[in-house]
Amino acid sequence: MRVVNPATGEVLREVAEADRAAVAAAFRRARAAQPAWAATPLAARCAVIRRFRALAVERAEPLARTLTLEVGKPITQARGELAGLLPRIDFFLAEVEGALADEVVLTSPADRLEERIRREPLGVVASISAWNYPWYVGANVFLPALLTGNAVLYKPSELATLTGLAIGELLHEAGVPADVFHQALVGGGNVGAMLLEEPIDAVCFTGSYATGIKVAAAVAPRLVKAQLELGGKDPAYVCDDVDAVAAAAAVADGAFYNTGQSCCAVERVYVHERVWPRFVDAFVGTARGYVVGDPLDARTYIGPLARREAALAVLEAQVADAVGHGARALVGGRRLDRPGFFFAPTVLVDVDHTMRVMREETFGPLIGLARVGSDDEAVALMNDTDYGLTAAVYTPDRARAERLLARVNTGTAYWNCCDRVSPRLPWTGRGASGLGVTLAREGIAAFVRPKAWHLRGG
Ligand code: TXE
Repeated sequence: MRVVNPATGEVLREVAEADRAAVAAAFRRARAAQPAWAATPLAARCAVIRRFRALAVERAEPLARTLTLEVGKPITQARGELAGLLPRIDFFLAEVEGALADEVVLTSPADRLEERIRREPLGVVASISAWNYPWYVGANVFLPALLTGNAVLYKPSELATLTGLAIGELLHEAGVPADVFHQALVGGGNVGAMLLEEPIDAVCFTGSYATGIKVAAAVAPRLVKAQLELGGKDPAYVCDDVDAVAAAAAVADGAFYNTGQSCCAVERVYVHERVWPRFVDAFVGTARGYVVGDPLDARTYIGPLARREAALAVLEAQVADAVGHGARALVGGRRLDRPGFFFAPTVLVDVDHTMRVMREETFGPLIGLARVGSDDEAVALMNDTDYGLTAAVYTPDRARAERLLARVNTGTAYWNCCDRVSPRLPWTGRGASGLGVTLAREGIAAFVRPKAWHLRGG
């Protein structure tokens, strides 16, 4: 398999893909190694993850560089991802003991009876990952899974293979047994499909809706637990009482950060007509000001598209569809004529929900701005989607924001912010955005299952 630099098109490395025998052997070894790992005292498992944290700090710069080379993430943002990993590690280390603790729900000396809930690891967890935030998406799964005593079979995205391999190397160097976190099962969807055929106890998938439903279907007959973190078409609503210039800068960052390749990027904006002109001017000005270019250059904000030609084709098709239906591009609107896979930051207006750019996941530096006349109109449009990941409202009026966001069917609500993930808050998608939860205490509980103990003394 070729690992290609999307900024130049050059082949960075060729890596052997895992085959069926390798996947089956990895499963057998994980199954055999997991009980001993689960029996390892929690303190010892935590110590291993603390060492992993120390290595991630020590190697942050070369790891960020690898991420930038293979995914095209601007180096300042790649450094941001490695730095953002640390509070996640700290959260899971701080919370795992509580999440694993037994719960005595009844003691009745008269009946010599005790009722107790004990939490057990699921067993062998398959983790099939996406490329856009490989450290975050990976860690959301392997940290709580390993800390709670599970073994993990990790298949990184074929677009983030080198980072996937680095994750495995760091975990092993930190002390995770080689069979408990199997070295990354390198390859594309075919390797993911092979992994799902093994008698795993759970699968945690992060990726597109299209692949997510294939994953769910593959394991459903065996009633294997499936966690699905899927796509989004996340809206932001800018109310009539905002500082339009400040809101424009914040929403633009939510739309274009990571070159728009975030599951919770702002993918459609509704702007109250009273602030429309000032907001649009400021928003377009911000988009025009972004430095597009070599992701290794610290001044770069917009890098190349990791999915290369496939991503450019989606963006061009969405622009053509929108313009064909009457939309106008105020800036950008086409791929850049330069080596690599770059698309100009693009802002469309006169858009509506008949257009693909307002309905289908875009996953790139392209955004439609729509004018609305009221809060009710905005809420109706925000809910007019199959997805349900996050939604944002910009207004100085907290009560107004909470009232509106309570009516929008998403797993996450943002007041005066967007494109933000906290380890303390549950990350869940609704509708086509997924099943299950990562992060927060719920994201630890997702990797254990309860066993009910009815204990009656002799
Ligand atoms: O997805 P793909 P990508 C979403 C984001 C976007 C997508 C981008 O919104 O939709 O992820 O990631 C493997 N059986 N999120 O392009 O193509 C494939 O090899 C088993 C949401 O990577 O779906 C890769 O490892 N596996 C998220 C993985 O599936 C298969 C956060 C995903 O690939 C397979 C980040 C198959 N048949 C991105 N086919 C959130 N909601 O938190 C492919 N794969």
